[in-house]
Amino acid sequence: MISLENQIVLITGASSGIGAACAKMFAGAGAKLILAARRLERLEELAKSLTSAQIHLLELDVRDRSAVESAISHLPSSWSDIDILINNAGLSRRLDKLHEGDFQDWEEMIDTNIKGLLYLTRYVVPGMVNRGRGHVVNLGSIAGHQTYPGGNVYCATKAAVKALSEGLKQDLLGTPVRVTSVDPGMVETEFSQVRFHGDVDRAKRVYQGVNPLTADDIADVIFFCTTRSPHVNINEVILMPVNQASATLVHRQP
Ligand code: NDP
Ligand code: 8X3
Repeated sequence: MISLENQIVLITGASSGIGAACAKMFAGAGAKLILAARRLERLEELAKSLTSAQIHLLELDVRDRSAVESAISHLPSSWSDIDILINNAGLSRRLDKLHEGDFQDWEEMIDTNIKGLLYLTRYVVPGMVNRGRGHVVNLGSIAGHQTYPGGNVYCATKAAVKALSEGLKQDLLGTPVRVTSVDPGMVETEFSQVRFHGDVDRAKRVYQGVNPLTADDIADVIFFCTTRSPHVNINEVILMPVNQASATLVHRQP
């Protein structure tokens, strides 16, 4: 196991769910955290709760390529040598049939889940290659492995993340930079509230009787992947709750 003490970890989508859980876990291991999201006030609250950690906040919309370039290129020199990039920012919008889908929902998912991940990767990874150290963790999903009814565009974005993780691993061959895709099933976060545009009751019903994964469960896996010996690359982790067998096969306890 390698130490994360003073390693610089950039987490996108740190204002909620899996990203916030990663921030807590990596802070506990002594990492220096760059926390990025659009909701700065949520990041500030999180930073207040992590008093012992060194933290740099970025109010950032990952869909905005020039904002991503500017944020990365203007990092203070003590924060610029990023060791671990966690490409976590992402979202789903509704479960519409493809032929009835909403263009804005599609663009939001494609721009965030695919293009945002690409922008961060493009602006951060060259520094890792130059320094001869680094690790990129992408949040994929079981949705990238199996398409489910109404999942269409969201599933396509996560299939793209799977392809991009594989492609990045191939293109970094010959460098020490590592690439991991963490691909969960049902994790109870704000994800379903965002999918259903704020319908909290509908979001709750998604996880009813399932005993779903928690954001901490995913942070735990990411922590494991990033603390292996430097010659070990965990390429892909698929995990789901015990009560889930596939994207569409879920056992609900009464
Ligand atoms: P949450 O909704 O709880 O968190 C999503 C995070 O992404 C928020 O911090 C949000 O911050 C950020 N985000 C969204 N859009 C942008 C943007 N344009 N720019 C910057 N940040 C953005 O969901 P999860 O924690 O569950 O999701 C995290 C990742 O895990 C996603 O990629 C998701 O697809 C993936 N995932 C989730 C699963 C689940 O069941 N929950 C299962 C499999 C994968 P803000 O709004 O402040 O910008
Ligand atoms: C999130 C899991 O099954 O809602 O990626 O697509 S699922």
